[in-house]
Amino acid sequence: MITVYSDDHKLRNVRTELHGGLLVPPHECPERAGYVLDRVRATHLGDVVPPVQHGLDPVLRVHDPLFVEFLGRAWRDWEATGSKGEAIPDCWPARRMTQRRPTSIVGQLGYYAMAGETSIGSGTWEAARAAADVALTAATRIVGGDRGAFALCRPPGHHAASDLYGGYCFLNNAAIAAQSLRDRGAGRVAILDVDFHHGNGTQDIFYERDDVLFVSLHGDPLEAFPYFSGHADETGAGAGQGCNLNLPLPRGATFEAWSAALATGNDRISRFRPDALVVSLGVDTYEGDPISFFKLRSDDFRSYGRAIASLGTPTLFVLEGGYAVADIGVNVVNVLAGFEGG
Ligand code: OKP
Ligand code: ZN
Repeated sequence: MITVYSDDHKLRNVRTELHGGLLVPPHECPERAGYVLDRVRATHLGDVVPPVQHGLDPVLRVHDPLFVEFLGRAWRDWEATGSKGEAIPDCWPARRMTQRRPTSIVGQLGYYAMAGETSIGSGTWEAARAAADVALTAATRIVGGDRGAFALCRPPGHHAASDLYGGYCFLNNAAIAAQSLRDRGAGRVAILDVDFHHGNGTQDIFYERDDVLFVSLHGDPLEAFPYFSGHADETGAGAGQGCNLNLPLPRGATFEAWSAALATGNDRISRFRPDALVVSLGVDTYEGDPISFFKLRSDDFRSYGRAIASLGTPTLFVLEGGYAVADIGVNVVNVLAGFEGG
């Protein structure tokens, strides 16, 4: 399958992540994409092509215009305050407080952030835009009849909702691609989120819709980020009732438990009869991941790639998480190779 990739991801290169009470070098770093690209090339997965610029229209099909406008100027506005560090929120619209949008950039960071670990820096917006273009360009291959395509993008996207950023995410690449597949002729699209963390943003974007099914396997939110989304009883609302399936798993889950949950998810996807499948491909389910608690081994990724292929649906893979940086290339490409019958 082809891989879509842009060097512009390197523009997101912040110095800080709020972690363990310290500002540390981010887990979600540029080296991640480098390892994946190297492995794509070393294994001859297929051609690597640059993205086509799509402009903001397909982004605005999923995201709130004022949120997009905020992302576009957040760094400049923050710099203008004279702050010494990168842009992080420190105050949120918590229970019983107003949800009115402040005019101050500091207030707006809290208004739009779903988590506080994610710093905004100088090239964050440009990299996020490029990541959306990578996903949209890979989606074009699916529209054109390819059986599989890989969007090698960062920053990731699945924690970003219509008007929320955080959890290392700004624009929801998978949701933007899924909506674009709908807009380009797919009647029903399923999204399978195999990242360790619940894709709260993707769930939220499609929660009331019956044309996009969301299925997610993830660490139980009682114990894992994003904590406030991802329980099994979140099943969709309105027309979307029954079109959201959360499969939370406990600490220490091995491939045995994980693949049983995937079989449940695959079964739901089959019954939905999607015209296209988008996989939010995070490999932070790996046993060596520093911020997650599942126990998948590198060979397991190949095995579940085959299981995804058995659905027989044209499939767009969109990169999400994975923070055992030196192993991310092997694990990601194992999924893709397994999908291709390897
Ligand atoms: C993004 B994706 C470490 C925990 C930070 C954010 C995790 C975001 C994961 N201090 N919380 O789903 O891989
Ligand atoms: Zn994750």
